[in-house]
Amino acid sequence: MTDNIYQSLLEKLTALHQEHLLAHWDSLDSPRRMRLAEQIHAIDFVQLSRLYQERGCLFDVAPLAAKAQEPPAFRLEHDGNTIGNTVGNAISRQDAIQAGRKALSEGQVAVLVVAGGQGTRLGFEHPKGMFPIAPVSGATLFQIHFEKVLARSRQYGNPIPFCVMTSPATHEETVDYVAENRRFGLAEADVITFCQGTMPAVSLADGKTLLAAPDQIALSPDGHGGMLAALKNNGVLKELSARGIRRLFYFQVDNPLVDIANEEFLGYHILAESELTSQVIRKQSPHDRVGNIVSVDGRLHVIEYSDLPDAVAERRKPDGSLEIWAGSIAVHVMNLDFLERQADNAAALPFHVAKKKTPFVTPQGDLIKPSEPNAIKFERFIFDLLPSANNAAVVEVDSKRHFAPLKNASGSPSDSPETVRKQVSDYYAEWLIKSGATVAPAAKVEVSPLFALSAETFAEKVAKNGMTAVTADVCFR
Ligand code: UD2
Repeated sequence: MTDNIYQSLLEKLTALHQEHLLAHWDSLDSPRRMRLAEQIHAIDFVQLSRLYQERGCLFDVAPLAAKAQEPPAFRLEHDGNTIGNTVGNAISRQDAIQAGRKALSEGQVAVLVVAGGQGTRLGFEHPKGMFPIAPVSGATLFQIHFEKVLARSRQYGNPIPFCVMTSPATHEETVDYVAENRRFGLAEADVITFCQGTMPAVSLADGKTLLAAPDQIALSPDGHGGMLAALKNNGVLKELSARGIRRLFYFQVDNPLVDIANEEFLGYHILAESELTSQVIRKQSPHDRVGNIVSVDGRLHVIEYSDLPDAVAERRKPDGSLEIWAGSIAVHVMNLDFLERQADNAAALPFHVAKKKTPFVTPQGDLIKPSEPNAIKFERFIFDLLPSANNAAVVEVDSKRHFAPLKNASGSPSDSPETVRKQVSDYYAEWLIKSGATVAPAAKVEVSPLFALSAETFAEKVAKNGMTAVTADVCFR
């Protein structure tokens, strides 16, 4: 039986110059042979070979960078409110808030977090969402996000479906963790967990697919752009559409300050009749490590910080400010019908190439742990949908209040557990101060989303309690 399987696999793989994947077949027992055969069947080697051949020109950033201009945007004024904008059709802040409220009251909005990344830089052995980040309670990223969705749905009296995208690397642990914590109060029907796909790693030198173990191809998540195919293949788009959802609020698991389903942001998207709207921050320096949203021939694109030529990144306007100023914080709102259309378009998202150090097993059975990049991984990025979106829009937010990404290990100078906790605490201390209290400099402050989602609601609640001075760590729950 397994002889027949071997023969047919060998024929197939020989034609594709990938027969080395069967080098350990004789040493594998039957279940492990089956496991390897299944993985081989699932891979599109023809696509992989084409991607390898075209690796130098899959996503050519040079023509985009040459024509990149600042995008039209709803800009912030210095008081931190979105009141000015450089988009043709002026939309007032008040109108945007009203439109966002209406969409939430009518149950048109679902929320999606991408949580399939492996979080290598953070050096945490579990899914990043399980990292305890809240400055006082130690609540995890997932707890904070789930409670924000719950609080928003209570505010509008409508359940908000919360989609959690995992990858094979994070799926099981995430599902168990969420179940153990009873979905942090969300109803079972409102949590939709689905797993993204994978792509094999290929050798940088010759394009051959790498084996991570004798019975295991080296696979890794296919990038957050894998969300598009995964939403469709797992029936999530259909389910959301059947529930009357029209917009998806999208964010990354690593940002505890994300303002989930913020009314004003949703409102600009709706009133601008945009199919995809992105939050941005004003970059502090030309080389800030965020994607750059730029306008090219009237369409929006993201150029990653690593791909933007210095000469373009450093260009300044006559007033001295950066021309390429709009840093993406990976918070978007997308129309469901736009996603449905794009999910049917195989070419909707290009692949990007990442060169990585990937351990592999040789045909002789040696495990090699390279010290230099030896492999290529192909990934898709969801923000590459921007140029296809009609009326794509950009909304500037204040980085201090909206963006505290947890990327790096403890002790790093930026985006580390310590810097993120401090920023979260400073943010909530600002709410306390606005509500009339004083806060001792050493006191850490935290507000659970279930207590208040905004500085205004917080001030109302705190006024009732007559809080005036905070001298020690405090968590409002
Ligand atoms: C991302 C953006 C960057 C900027 C920054 C803001 C990319 C390529 N760059 O940089 O432009 O906006 O974030 O914080 O995205 N993920 C998956 N599946 C995958 C890979 C990643 O779900 O296959 C998730 C991951 O769990 C995380 C998010 O995508 O929530 C971002 O991934 P990252 O941390 O690798 O992205 P980063 O920091 O390079």
